[in-house]
Amino acid sequence: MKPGIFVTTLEDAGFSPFMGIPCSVLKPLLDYIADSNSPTRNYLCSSEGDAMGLAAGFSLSGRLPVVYMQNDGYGNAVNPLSSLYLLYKLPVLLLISWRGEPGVKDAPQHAVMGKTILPLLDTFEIPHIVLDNDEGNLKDSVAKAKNHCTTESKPFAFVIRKGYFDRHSTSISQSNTSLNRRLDYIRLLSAKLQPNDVLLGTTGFSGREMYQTVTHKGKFYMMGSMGCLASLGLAIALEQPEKRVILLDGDGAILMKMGALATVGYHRPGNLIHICFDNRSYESTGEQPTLSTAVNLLDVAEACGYPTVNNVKTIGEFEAIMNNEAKYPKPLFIHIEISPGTEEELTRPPTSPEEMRDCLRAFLQ
Ligand SMILES: Cc1ncc(C[n+]2csc(CCOP(=O)(O)OP(=O)(O)O)c2C)c(N)n1
Repeated sequence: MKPGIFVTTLEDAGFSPFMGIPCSVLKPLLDYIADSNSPTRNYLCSSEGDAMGLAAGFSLSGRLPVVYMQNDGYGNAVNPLSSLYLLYKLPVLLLISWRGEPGVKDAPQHAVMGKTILPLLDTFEIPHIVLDNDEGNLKDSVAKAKNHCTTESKPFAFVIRKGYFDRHSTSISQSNTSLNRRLDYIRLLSAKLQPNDVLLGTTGFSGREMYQTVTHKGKFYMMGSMGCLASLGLAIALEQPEKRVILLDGDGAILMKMGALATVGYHRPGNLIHICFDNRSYESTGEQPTLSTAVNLLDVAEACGYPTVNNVKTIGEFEAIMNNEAKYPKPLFIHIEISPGTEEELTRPPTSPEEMRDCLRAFLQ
């Protein structure tokens, strides 16, 4: 499906504006919206729950908003769906990408939502259509959605398979090539690790690059549950005060559950180093912009109670901090400005999630 036709069909039926959190399946659609001269308004958000709240305001204002998300993000949308949309009866069109569809090869973190997204929509009594690639069918599906949204005043969902959208070539990039890439920092960090360190990487490219590059035993890649790394690492730091716990986080992931910084700042583990790789984008889903251009994450961490916060723009600055790390009060927040870009050969780890769990547990004992 051509993203332009898709957007025009929705807009012609009165569906707008758009808002949500990206998925690589939706990349062509989001590239089109960002790139085209179409007046489509796309509101960047911090999480799917946030997008649902925003859309509810548009819905109350008489609009027919569209919220896009990965099926993993449906978990974040469930609370506003149940106690806002279904309670007050508000219309919204959900565009949900179907990762982990049974029978289709995908990353392990999508398996549960892949199997359950359609039954979950049924449980919520949200009528849904799995879209096929036919323009005529799209018109009919949009008409059904519009009819449901206006007569029932309730949510309707389109489920979007991998490969549904045709590629849309875009020239838009957040790239600031004068900055180093994430991998340069991970390599340096790897050389500075102490045998007892625990190294935790978030969903997105940080965890994948770390897992592929670092041979250290105490490493763990939290491949799903976007935004949970700080909380997970906090507990490990509190339980293992004699070990340094180093978190490799992303700007998109931190923004998604920014409240976790308050939890860390409140409990103040003396052994936690929280690194944020900020490329101002959701790079791993196709480099869509995050809100980080408008947020000073250093100030946020400081306001949340991290006693030391540092901004880094060069490898030299990072090295100097890591060489003197012991003298900084913790938790220590290091915000690293990076350019997007990964190794060509970035793979998904061959290790299963349960093996990763067992390795970390063994290391922690
Ligand atoms: C709840 C949820 N929503 C959306 C996604 C899809 N997703 C996976 S990685 C990612 C981007 C993460 O961005 P960031 O933390 O900035 O890391 P980067 O991709 O730049 O490495 C997104 C949106 C997800 N896994 N979970």
